[in-house]
Amino acid sequence: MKFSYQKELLLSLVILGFFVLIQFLPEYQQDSDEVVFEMTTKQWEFEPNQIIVQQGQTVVIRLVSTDVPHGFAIDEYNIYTFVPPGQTVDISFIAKDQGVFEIFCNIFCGEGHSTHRGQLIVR
Ligand SMILES: [Cu+2]
Repeated sequence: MKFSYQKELLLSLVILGFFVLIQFLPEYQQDSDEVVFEMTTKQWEFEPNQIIVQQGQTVVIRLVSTDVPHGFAIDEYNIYTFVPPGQTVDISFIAKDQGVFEIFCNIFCGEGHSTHRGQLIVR
């Protein structure tokens, strides 16, 4: 009877340990320091239109235009990318400077072009 009780206790501890371990796993995965965002662009918005990252992270933006050709630009990071419709374009950079940076479309894409904006926040 006593032996059975100990076995159950041991089993409970193993199960508890397993769940504790699972809780910590995602944090280890974040240490890879790369963040990937899936983003769409269309007349005249980016979706999502704001991305927030930590300084030093490698940022990958997997961008697709769902209508006409657009651009993806961030002046401070010297990023100027052409985004043809229907193709996925990977934009990769290291978020080395902290701040709030404007993402903008640098390819004329219609009457709302000047409002085709987004935001990169590096904390
Ligand atoms: Cu545009």
